[in-house]
This record gives sequence, structure tokens and C-alpha cells, in this order.
Amino acid sequence: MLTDLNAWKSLADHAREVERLHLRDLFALDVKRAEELTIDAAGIYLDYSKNRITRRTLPLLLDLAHVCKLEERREQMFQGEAINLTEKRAVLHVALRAPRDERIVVNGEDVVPKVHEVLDRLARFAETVRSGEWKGFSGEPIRNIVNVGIGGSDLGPVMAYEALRSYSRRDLVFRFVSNVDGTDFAEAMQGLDPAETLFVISSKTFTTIETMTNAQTARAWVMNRFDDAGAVARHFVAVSTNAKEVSAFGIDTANMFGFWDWVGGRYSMTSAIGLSTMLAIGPDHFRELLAGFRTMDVHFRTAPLESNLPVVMGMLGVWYTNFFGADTTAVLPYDQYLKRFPAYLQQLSMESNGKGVTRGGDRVAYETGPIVWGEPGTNGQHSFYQLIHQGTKLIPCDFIGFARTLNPLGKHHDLLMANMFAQAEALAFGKTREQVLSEGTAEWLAPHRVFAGNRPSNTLLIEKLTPHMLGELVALYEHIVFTQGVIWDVNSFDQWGVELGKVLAMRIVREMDGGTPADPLIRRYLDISRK
Ligand code: G6Q
Repeated sequence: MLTDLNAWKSLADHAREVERLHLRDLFALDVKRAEELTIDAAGIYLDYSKNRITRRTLPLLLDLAHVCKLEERREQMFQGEAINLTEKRAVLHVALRAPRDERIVVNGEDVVPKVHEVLDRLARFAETVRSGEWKGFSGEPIRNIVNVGIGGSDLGPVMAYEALRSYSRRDLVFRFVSNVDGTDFAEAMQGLDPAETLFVISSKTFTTIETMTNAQTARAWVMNRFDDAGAVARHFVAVSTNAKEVSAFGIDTANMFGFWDWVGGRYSMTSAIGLSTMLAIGPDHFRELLAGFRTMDVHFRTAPLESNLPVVMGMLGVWYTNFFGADTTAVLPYDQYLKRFPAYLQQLSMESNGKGVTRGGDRVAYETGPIVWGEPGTNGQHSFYQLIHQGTKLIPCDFIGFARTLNPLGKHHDLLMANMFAQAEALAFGKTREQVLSEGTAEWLAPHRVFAGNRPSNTLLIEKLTPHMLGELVALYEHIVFTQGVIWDVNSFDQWGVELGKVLAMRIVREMDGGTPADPLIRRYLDISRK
């Protein structure tokens, strides 16, 4: 078991020593720390000096990674082995960004040509829509694109659209509908004309109840305007693996873009699920996005562990989760365009590593995936940072900032970045009682104004938010999640936890239709709603 490994025990002993040390002292005693506890790779500068680590910590963490066979497991993924054991599937999102001349064989078949065939079809389709060549049923060009999907078929597209808005066609309107709450659909349709609207129904299975309900409502919305089933083929396209259901819906399978069972939902934004992204930013920028993912894939696969961004960040996460009792981790992008990035990472990390049994099916005897959360800076500073600074919980933070803004306006950017640097500094070094008193604060008030500090953070500094760097960032976190999953020995690629609620919801729908639910709470709902 993990906790019996010598590498684990060494870390546990080491953690007891490090617990007594303060980042103030660590910086005072090791003057090169800020310069040297950094990684500069693939256009990302990672400063991890403000972590509660000494020079001995990383080697010990990497020993654990090595003993847990991280390198071997990483190769298994890249080579297409069926590492998603419970679903007996390969996990090959990395193949989605492989260059044309790479060979990745799954079940005897090289998947790379299939990947590029779909990418080429997507690009051709995106061009016909973006050029105005694709016409709606009444001959109007498309001006509005609505992605209908949920979970992995929504969060990546929304996040990428928001992140890359500055690269998107401003004359096209993009909306995203995910929730089965009719409000989501109703509000998204405000101001849109069906004659100019294209729905991209994104569903790997094409059976997900939320997406199918929204898709049927969208169909009715279009039918309400045209009253002709032929309109469906002009206003709907599908991203799916289920040709039968797609064509039963009325979508021409020539306008269906496929992917494969070796692409998990939350790892699918570089598959055909990226169609809305490609429609927004165009095929060339989409290829740059893929190239960014690829750069990070290659870095993860080949860089030595000690200078490997996902490995170092992943292992630091393990350090806090397992040896410092941290339950959560905050991701704090200092860029408004990344406002949905924390939400995207929530699914990526929590659905992957929110597991309580090992790959072999034994209950784990240690903590696994942390709660991931965050908001863009500086908004978070005026909201929850108080708790990170002076609360009782240890919350490791990832700050993400860009040296150059896409919207230079007066002093905004320097102010934004100064705030980010200041937060990392305040968290690490705090403010002592002596400092507080020396500023003339009264004795009784001093405890309230003291900042203990010693609160860890990573800072990622990147030149500019481009499609390429967004790709790198997402792949960085994909591989952080992978690294942590290997250490915790969980299957990061299934999601059985989502199932139970789905099954129960359908049973309750049947009970409601029958009018006789057993639960008084649901009877109460029926009494009020059916009045
Ligand atoms: C992600 C999950 C899940 C999935 C949605 C949508 O890893 O598998 O979030 O993406 O349930 O599924 P469909 O694409 O099949 O509609």
C-alpha cells in the first residue's frame, strides 16, 4: 500500500520537520531560492519558491513518483494501453494533438489518420459557416452558433470560447446551453433568429438526458419558425459517436463529427467537441491551440522529472493533500479571459481524482483529489481571499498571470499584475505582530491585523494569452491530474459517481408522471407545481 512505501514514510518524516519552518526563514536562509526554485519551460515560467518546501523536498517527492512508476504509467497512456481499467479503454486524448506523421496504435489500428481526417472535415465545415457559404433553411447565412452539451461536452467549449474571445469572430454570436433547467435555453435564445442560428449538438453518447431535452426544445424552436422537418439538417449539426441517434434526430450524418471511446468527456476539448471553438476562432487558431497541447504533452513525456512542469506541480499538490491536510486548492487566474478556467479545472480534477478506491478496488487509506475552486483576480481578493490569508485552513494557490495583456488600457495591466505578485508575497511572508505594532496599531487590535503567512502558492507567468498558450495550460493541468492519479493509484478516467443520481432522477420522473411518489417532499412539490 502507498502509505507503507519507504518513500512515503520519508516524506511523512520530512513533513514534520518542514511544518516547523516558516517561508520567511526559508527565504532568509536560502537567498537563491526565488531564482532557483523555478522552471522555465515551453514558454511558462513557474515560480514554486513560495511553497512550504526545502531543497530536500522535491527529490523526496520525485522518489515517491518514481516508486509509484509514474514514468512507466505515463508511457502506458501515451502508447494507448487500456489504462481506464473499469471501462477497459485506452486513454488517448494526447493522440488528438499528435502530428500527422505520428503512429499511435489502438487495437491494431493507427488512430492518428482518423484524428486528422476529422480535424480536416471540421476545418472545412467551419470555413463554410464562417464564410457565409452555409445557409439556413431560408437562405440566410449563420450569425448565431449555439453549443448544446453538458459536462465534458460543454465546459471545455465554454472555457475556450471565453479564453479566446479576443481571437474570435466578433460578428458571430456564441451561446452555450447545458443545464436541463429551461431557463438556460430560454435565456440563451434571447434575441436570436432561428433563420440565422446553427445548433451544434455536442454529445458523445447522444443519449444524455439534459442535452437531448435541450436539443428537442431547440428542434421545436426551429420547427416553430419553419414547420418543415427539412430545416433540421440546415440548423443542426452533431458532435457525437452515435450515428444512429444523430440521424434519428434528423441531422444529416454528413454533418456529424465523430470521436472515439478512447477520448473521455472531460479530456475532449481537442476532439470534435472543439467544433464551437473552431467556429469561433477559425481552423488556423484551432491548430495553434492543438500545437500548444502538443508542446505540453511532449514536455510531460520527455522532460526530466525535476524540471517537468506537470510532475512538479502535481507532486506539490500531493505534498499538501497528503502531508499537510489541505482539502482544497485554489486556481486564481489574473486574466479576465480565463474566468471559466477554474470551473473547467473543477471537472477535470474532481471527476478524475475524486475517487475512494484504488485501481485494484481497495478502499484508499489516504486522501485523494482535492476540491478545486477559484475566480479570476482581482475579484477574488475582494471576496474570499480573506479566508486564505487569515482563516484556519491551508489553501495552496496557483496564480496565473500574463506579462502582456490583450487589452492595453492605461495602467490596468501593471495594476492587475502588481496585485497578483502582492498576494503571493503576502500569503508567503505575512505580517508579524512587531511589524503591526511598529505601524502604531493599538495592542488590542494587533492580533486582528497580524498575518501569519507561510501560506503556499505557485505562480505561473506566461508572456501572453494565445491559443497556443491556452493549449499548454490546459494540457499542464491534464497531466497534473494524471500525475496525482498515479500516486493515489486511482482510475482517473472513469466517473461512476455520476451514475447513481442519473438513475434515481429517472425513477423519480416516472413516479411524478404516475402521480404517486413515496417521498413526502416530492408529493409536496407536485401539490404546489400542479396547482
Ligand atoms: C466527463 C464525463 C461527462 C460527460 C457528460 C456529457 O468526463 O464523461 O461530463 O462529458 O456527461 O456526456 P455526453 O457527451 O455523452 O452527452
